[in-house]
Amino acid sequence: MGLLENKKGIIFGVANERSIAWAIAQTLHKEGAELAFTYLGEALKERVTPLAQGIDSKLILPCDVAKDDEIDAVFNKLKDTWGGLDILVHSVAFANKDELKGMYVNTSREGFRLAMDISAYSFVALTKRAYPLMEGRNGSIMTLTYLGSERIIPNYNVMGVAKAALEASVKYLAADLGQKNIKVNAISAGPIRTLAAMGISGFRDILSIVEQKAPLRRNVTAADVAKTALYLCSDLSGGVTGEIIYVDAGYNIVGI
Ligand code: 0WD
Repeated sequence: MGLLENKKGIIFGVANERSIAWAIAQTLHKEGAELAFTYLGEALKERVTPLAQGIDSKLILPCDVAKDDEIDAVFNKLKDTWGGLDILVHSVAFANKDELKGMYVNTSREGFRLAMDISAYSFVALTKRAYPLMEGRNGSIMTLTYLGSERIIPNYNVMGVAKAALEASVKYLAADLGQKNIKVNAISAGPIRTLAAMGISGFRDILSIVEQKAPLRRNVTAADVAKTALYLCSDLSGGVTGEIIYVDAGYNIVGI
């Protein structure tokens, strides 16, 4: 019997088979969870649908997290089909490519608004719709963040500021929902070669520095992150909420 038998979860942020969200989905499915997926736009529908169907998912829904009506449609569908929800995985972030290079001081008003909206506010927007479906079910809500929220990572810029807002949101939401027995946590992942990561100028250098300097002397994989996601979804993490958990081969503890 798997750790997540009879649990129902929704995963936002699968773009392709390299996505961290996809590794998480595979791990949760192996432990018995039934999963729904969302995709952004028709191009990604073609990529996400076969992946999701491959792990027996029947709910594969469009959703741009910048649009409240699309988010409402997703959660209405979950309510009609499942009647409740146990797990929400938010693995979504976006900033314009030209904001992810050069000096932070050049961030535009629109670039700042966009990164904040899609990478931070969307977590609040999804949680707002998810928690009423989690009443009485020991729900688990999680998001993905990065060290650039608290340390300077060259070129991460406005995304670091958005991740800081996201991490603060994790704590406020954990405080809001704890009385309903719903956990809210974040995984701070080390750098992983994905579509989103390749948009960050100098990303290859980051991978090689981590490999040289991290205590474990390696980069993490999406599968490493997925195992911590499983812990956060399951009863193994009963009593853990409002946390930012590092899955980064220990890189965050290094001073010089
Ligand atoms: O090194 C890394 N890859 C790390 C990623 C280290 C630490 C954290 N993270 C975070 C990212 O910031 C993000 O929050 O993990 C999360 C997942 O990112 P990923 O798996 O690295 O990247 P990817 O496979 O590209 O998935 C992110 C997806 C988007 O992909 P694209 O590449 O098309 O932008 O987020 C989705 C989209 O599928 N997304 C949206 N979904 C709904 N509405 C939207 C949107 N408006 N914008 C982006």
